[in-house]
Amino acid sequence: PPIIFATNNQNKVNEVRSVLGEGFAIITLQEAGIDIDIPEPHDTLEANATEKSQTIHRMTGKDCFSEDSGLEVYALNGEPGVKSARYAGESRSFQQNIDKLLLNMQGINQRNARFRTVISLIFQNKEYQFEGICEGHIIDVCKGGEGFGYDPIFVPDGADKTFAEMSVEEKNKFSHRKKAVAQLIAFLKEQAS
Ligand code: ITT
Repeated sequence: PPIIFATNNQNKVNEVRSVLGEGFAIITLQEAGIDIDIPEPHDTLEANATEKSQTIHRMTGKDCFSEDSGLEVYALNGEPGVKSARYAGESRSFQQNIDKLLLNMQGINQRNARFRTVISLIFQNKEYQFEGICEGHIIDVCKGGEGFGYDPIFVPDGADKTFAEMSVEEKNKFSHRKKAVAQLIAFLKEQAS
């Protein structure tokens, strides 16, 4: 049976589906008829990911996974990090979050940053976590119209353009999310064999 992906972020769904290909079917909260805005009250990606997967597992009793992701800027001591989605306040406008980050980085030459994804899987009533990291740097203007969140200002190591200038397939050659999902797939394959 398909595993529930406990997210309300359609961009995440598109990226994860692109990695999974035909091998594994997932269904979204929307497709499962679950309308809930899962709280993310904790101060780590790990704890928020667990909160999301356990919330959906309690509601459905089914295997499911969630992920919590954030952009960690070294010169800002890891900010916005776990607050990435609401850096500029609860309004969650991507552009406002980017504007605030660029403002906070004005005059800072050390622009290294990383994206980090933590997946929490509940499989046969046990929790497992998988992490994916993508190192890169922050540029000082927005470039590109693809993707979401901080994609227009993040250039991954090994590329010469931002995530927002890439197709989903191209982003998946570099991305934190892809690396975490690859581990999820490996784990599920092992369980099935
Ligand atoms: P959920 O329903 O899965 O919780 P969300 O959008 O609230 O969706 P998060 O709490 O994990 O997701 O917030 C992560 C934020 O970090 C997200 O809203 C983006 O602003 C940013 N982010 C995460 N992954 C990103 C990526 O691949 N590219 C750009 N920005 C990303």
